[in-house]
Amino acid sequence: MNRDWIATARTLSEALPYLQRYSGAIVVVKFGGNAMGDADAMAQFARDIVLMKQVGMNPVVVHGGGPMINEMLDKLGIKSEFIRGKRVTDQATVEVVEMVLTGLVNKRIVQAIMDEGGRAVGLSGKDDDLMVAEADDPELGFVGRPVEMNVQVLRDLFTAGIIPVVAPVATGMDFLETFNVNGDTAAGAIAGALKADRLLLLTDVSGVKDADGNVVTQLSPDQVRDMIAQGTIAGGMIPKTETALDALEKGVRAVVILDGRLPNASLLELFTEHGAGSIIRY
Ligand code: X2W
Repeated sequence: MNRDWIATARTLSEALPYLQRYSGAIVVVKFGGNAMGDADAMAQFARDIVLMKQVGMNPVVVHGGGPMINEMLDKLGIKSEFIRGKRVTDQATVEVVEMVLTGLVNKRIVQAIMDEGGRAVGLSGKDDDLMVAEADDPELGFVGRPVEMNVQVLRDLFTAGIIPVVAPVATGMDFLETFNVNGDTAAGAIAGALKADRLLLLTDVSGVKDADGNVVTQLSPDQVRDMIAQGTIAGGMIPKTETALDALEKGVRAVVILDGRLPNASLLELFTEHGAGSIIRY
């Protein structure tokens, strides 16, 4: 008997308790632009999402696309700068952000899921008023902070057997403006409104690191707050961990920050005893 087959059968058998635990669970997966990689990586990600749906979970994909927005802004000769991890977004920029995220990136992910045999529908925060935002900070222009969530459309899609793929673009309170929402922030707001069982933040680092650079596999919100205060958590990890704290407060059961470039990162986290990255929970 081929050893690989035996190992495959054992892996499946060992996954049973996890499959049982997560049956019906809502899992929000933030797929960052930096985690997207090439076509193969995209296909692998899509396959993992389709598998989650197939085994009875309800995955929601919320994507980013920062690098793809940068590329398009470059082509158009529009300059772009970031303040505290958020893109300063004027009228011209928000139009490009909406085009790239809801058009290019969203449809690429929808297509990848369809290619793996799943059913996916792409939407942005504007669809069915899923995510209504107001200006986060006058300095940032049209950067939105979600203030009202209407997640019924996601529940309707779950029931219909469809995987929602959400672009982090929101409508304004007066329904006239368009807001650019940071992908992590949007994923946290959606996970919070759904009181999701898991929020997975797929990025390009292996997790939250301690002062010696080692990944901390389990953290409490208090530990995270201490590490932010001490400066151990810095840079791009600040918005991610703040999103995590906010999501936990709203009733998300656990948030995991992990390297999306790792093959089968989400499955490793959900269906094995090893887990992946850093899990934050009470
Ligand atoms: C982000 C939205 C995309 C995003 C941006 O304009 O780049 C803000 O900064 P990643 O790939 O997850 O970084 N929005 C306000 O979050 O993409």
